[in-house]
Amino acid sequence: MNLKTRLAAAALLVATTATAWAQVPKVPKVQDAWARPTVQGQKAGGGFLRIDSPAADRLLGGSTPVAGRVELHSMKMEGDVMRMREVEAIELPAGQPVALQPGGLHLMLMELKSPLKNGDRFPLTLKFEKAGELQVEVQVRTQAPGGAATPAGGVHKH
Ligand SMILES: [Cu+2]
Repeated sequence: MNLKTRLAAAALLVATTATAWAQVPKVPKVQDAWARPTVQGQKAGGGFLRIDSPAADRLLGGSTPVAGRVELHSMKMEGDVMRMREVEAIELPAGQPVALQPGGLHLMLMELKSPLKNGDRFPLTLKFEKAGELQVEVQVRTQAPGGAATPAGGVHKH
C-alpha cells in the first residue's frame, strides 16, 4: 500500500466511523433511579431519577411489575400547601439533565402490589416520545443516592 492509498483508507475509516456515530440512537441516560420504602396498606409510592437526554424528548410515562400503573406528577407549594398534580409529560431539553426528586417532579407508583422494602430492586420501563422504551432498575432506599437527605415524612396524599 502506498501512502496515498493508506491515507484514502484512513479517511474512509474516519468517514465510516462518523456515519456510524451519527446513527447511534439518541437514548436518554437515566441515573440514580430510586423509590422510597412504603408501609403495608400504602397504595402509592414516589419514584425518583435523573434523566439526561442528548436530544430534545419527552417522558410520557412508565410501567413496572410492582405497581398497577405509573403516573407523572409535579409538586408545587401553593400558599402553605404542597400540591401534587398529574402531568401529561415531562419535557427533556437536549443535553440538560432533568431531576425527578422529592418535592418536585416525580414518578408516582400507583396501586402498589406489595410494600416496597428498603434494599429491594425492581425494573421500571420508561416511555419516551422519541427514544421509545428504556428499562432501568430502581433501588428502594430511604435516601437519594449520593447521600443527600430528602425531606422527612414523605406524606403523599392524592
Ligand atoms: Cu405524587
